[in-house]
Amino acid sequence: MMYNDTLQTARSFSAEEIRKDFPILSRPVGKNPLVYLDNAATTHKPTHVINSIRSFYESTNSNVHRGVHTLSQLATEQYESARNIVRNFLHASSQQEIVFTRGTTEGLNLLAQSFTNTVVGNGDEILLSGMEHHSNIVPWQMLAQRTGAIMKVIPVLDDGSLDMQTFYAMLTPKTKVISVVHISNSLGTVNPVNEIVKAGHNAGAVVIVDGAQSVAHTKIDVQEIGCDFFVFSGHKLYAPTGIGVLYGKRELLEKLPPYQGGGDMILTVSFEKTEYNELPYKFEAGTPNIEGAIGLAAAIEYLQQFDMESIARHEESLLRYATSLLEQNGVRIIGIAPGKSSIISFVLDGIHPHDVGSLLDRDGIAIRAGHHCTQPVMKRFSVPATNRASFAMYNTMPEVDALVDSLGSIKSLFA
Ligand code: C6P
Repeated sequence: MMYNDTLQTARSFSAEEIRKDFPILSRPVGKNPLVYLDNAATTHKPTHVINSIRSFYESTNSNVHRGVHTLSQLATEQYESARNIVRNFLHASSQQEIVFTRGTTEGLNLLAQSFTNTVVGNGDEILLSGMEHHSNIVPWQMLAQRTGAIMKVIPVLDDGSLDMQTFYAMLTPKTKVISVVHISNSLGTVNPVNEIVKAGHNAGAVVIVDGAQSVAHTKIDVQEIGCDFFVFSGHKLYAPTGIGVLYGKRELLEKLPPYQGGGDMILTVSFEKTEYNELPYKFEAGTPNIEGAIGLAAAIEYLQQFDMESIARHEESLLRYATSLLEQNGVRIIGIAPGKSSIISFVLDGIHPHDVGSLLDRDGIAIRAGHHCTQPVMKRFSVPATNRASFAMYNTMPEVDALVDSLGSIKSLFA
């Protein structure tokens, strides 16, 4: 355990009980209890995570990898122990494969930068899906502009699933990188990443999985998925903002040039030549987000009290219940792929999503209204924006009822 606290092992799952671990969930919004259904934007933090950060600053705060004094050694131990907790969580084979980043966005930018003229050059092809977050589009576009590489997009079918037939047809010997989202943050689609990895490897491509939306909702085993790289953000996993992880296969990370230069990523520096540090430090220039790594490890410890399958089952029943109520109320749902995860994007015909979002807020209900940083998805489904309810382990059926009731009132108001 990262610090002195009482965590149970093999705790049985109860959303009502879990809510007590998240202090913010008991605050009101206006005169209403908070109904927080914006978990894809960010999740709330349990006391265990909040206390881990407080404890770090109260008892071990120091810089890492730099000092011989007691506090620095303790801080280094905690930081490296956090890395090991992440390694275990992702089922990676070595701690050297776990690079701490600021989040998914930085992980993807790191790869796109380091791939420049090493993995991807002029005329090579980068394959993305049509449901990517902007952070898995723009860095590749910038790479294409730098190198003359070509970006290709796997189409999205009407139900929100990937057009796998076209995907296979798009693979060529020039395909050098495939970067796909595991679970879409705007549609909830769960993509067949194992299949994509296999096909990508057969074509000789490197395969990246954006796990930002999947880590908190499904068991992740990077070796079982077989991907070369996997990125995620702590804040969508009940951990603080500003911390994330890039997992990369060791032999590939070894070959890539560093992303940023500075302290900690070096072995020796002279004005003539710099020798880079070993993995994973080669990719961690500068003083890292120590408290973030500790908070992330605490979030994983918190989550690991529960069986991941019981969390997934609970979220699936919330999804099923909300979907059936919304459909009964004539709400149009965007993204209905079989086996989808706990996200519902929807539109109320004739009412702008921003109005819906603001009116729900008056009832204390938090959802996201907008393009969810996936503008190509909005274009694909011919909507300017959607409303999005996204569930977490602490949401309950009465919260779904509150959402549906409030939407009913909004519809009557506009009728
Ligand atoms: N999506 C949402 O409301 P960062 O911002 O680096 O932590 O994560 C970016 C990101 C990348 N991929 C996916 C699939 C994501 O869901 C996100 C973050 C949030 O949907 C904030 S835009």
